[in-house]
Amino acid sequence: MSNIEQTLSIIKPDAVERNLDIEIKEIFKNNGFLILKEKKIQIEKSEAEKFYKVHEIKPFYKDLCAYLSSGPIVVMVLEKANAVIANRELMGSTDPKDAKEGTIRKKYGISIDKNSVHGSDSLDNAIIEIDFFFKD
Ligand code: IDP
Ligand code: MG
Repeated sequence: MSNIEQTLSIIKPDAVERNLDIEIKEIFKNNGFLILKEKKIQIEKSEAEKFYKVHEIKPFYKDLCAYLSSGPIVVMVLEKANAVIANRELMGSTDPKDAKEGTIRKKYGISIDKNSVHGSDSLDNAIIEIDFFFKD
């Protein structure tokens, strides 16, 4: 049975600022992901607030939204078998200091907030997040 899924990936401002986007895209491709769509954009704080609405009650919500809208990001639709979980594994733990060797956050993450990449956490959220950035 084929389990081909699509998931949303974001290369966050800290990584784009350090010109790591090409290198990070290579990591996705080398791990069997197809990059179906991609665009480099900068979003408004109000859009970041919508995107991260699930975190509205968290103490770090305001900073998180300010950060995601602070500079250019690269948003991508990635496709692979079991893409959602595969991407989460390749990204590594939210806090780079807990991330496993070989993961993107271990390699490039600076801190829990500047952790270089976002990835959808479920298939349902992947559909919502892809639609958020790539609605035709
Ligand atoms: P995830 O990105 O690994 O899915 P989430 O818990 O969904 O992690 O949190 C979203 C983002 O919010 C994280 O990627 C990180 O940038 C930020 N974040 C999460 N927890 C904290 C925290 O305790 N302090 C500051 N920022 C945080
Ligand atoms: Mg999350």
